[in-house]
Amino acid sequence: MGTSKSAQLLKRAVKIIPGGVNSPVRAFKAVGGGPLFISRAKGSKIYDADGNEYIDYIGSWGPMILGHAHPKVTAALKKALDKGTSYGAPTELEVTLAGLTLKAFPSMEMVRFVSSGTEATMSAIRLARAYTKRDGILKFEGCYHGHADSLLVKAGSGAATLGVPDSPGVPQDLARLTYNATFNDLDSVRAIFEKAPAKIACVIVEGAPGNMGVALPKVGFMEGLREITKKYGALLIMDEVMSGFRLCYGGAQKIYGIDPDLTCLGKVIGGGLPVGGFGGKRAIMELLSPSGPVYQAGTLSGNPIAMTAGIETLKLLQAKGTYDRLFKTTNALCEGIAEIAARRGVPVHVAIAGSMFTVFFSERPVANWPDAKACDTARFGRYFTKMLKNGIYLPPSQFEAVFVGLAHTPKDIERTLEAADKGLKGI
Ligand code: HOZ
Repeated sequence: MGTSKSAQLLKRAVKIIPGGVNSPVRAFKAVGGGPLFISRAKGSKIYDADGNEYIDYIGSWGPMILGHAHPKVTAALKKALDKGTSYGAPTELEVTLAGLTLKAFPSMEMVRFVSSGTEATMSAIRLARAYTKRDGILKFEGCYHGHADSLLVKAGSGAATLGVPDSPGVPQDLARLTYNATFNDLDSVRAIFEKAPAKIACVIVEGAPGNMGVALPKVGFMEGLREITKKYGALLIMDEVMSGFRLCYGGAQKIYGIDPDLTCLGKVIGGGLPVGGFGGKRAIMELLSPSGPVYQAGTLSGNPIAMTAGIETLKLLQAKGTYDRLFKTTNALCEGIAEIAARRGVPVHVAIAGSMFTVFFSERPVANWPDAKACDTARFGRYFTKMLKNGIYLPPSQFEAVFVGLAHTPKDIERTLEAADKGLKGI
């Protein structure tokens, strides 16, 4: 079956939606061709407007850890819908999800819900600036924390894919307050703090970067960030929007034993509906309006439908053996791809962070953005196109993570590896 309906829809869309998409990562700009328009999804499968079936490894860019339309989540949502979709007033559901969140992330003493990861990081930074009374922030080149102005400086994800890491429209006066260091290089962090010891409000870091592709923190790197931030009186913000429930139930901070001042969440915590959250130490969080003076708000924040999906998802993730199964599936897939690539003579490095991974077309492992940027993106594009033709829906960029979910079956893995055998041949 062809993809003519997607092509027709794209033609209509580009006339009325910039680039035809509502988020740039969805366009296939880096790999060629047009995006598929999706009509439905169930379990591990996604179906385009022409009725083609694909094994989905985007999972809505992370949230669909249980697979699409999980019967328990769907049933809870149907029930919730009958009670109204938004009240603009507090609900018990918000208290329940807040309780589950704090239990999963003991570093957080309080949390506020928002509607996206961008809102979470943007608000956490405002809070850090207010708490420390400093304006500078330090991030890492190639990390992506959503599209707030202060964070679109040397950014990863779609910004890197499309070659606009520093977006026009971000005032220079604001951008100069964003310092960029090299991920996995503590000396680059120290050098910035030494030059501006009392200017930096916070270091913000992805728990396990997935927005330059997956780059794993070296032993001691996260611990080093905690030490340096403490030394200079800056806050440490762990952006666990992606890693939060993907590395384990409790995120990267649990794995690395880090106690950040603030944590940002999103994706899985909303079970496929728009939810973000940021939280941390009480003394910092209580600065937030209406307890304190730092303003932050949202009409749909803590929306009952979104809270319902989040609660059901987190409950299901706590079942015994869930993560063992998830990691077993992920590892089987990654080992299989690495083995095929070696057999086909294609140099790759497969970086795995829990249930996220990236196949880097590179002779050497990727530790930071300069390494990621040096990958053979043209080769990635050829691989992507062949995989898609063989029914495998991967993120359309070398600088993204592949998401494995609990709905992926051994049969899916087998089919994916068969496709990879063809996809890695002669590229
Ligand atoms: N963090 C997501 C992927 N890197 C972003 C998804 C989007 O921009 O739509």
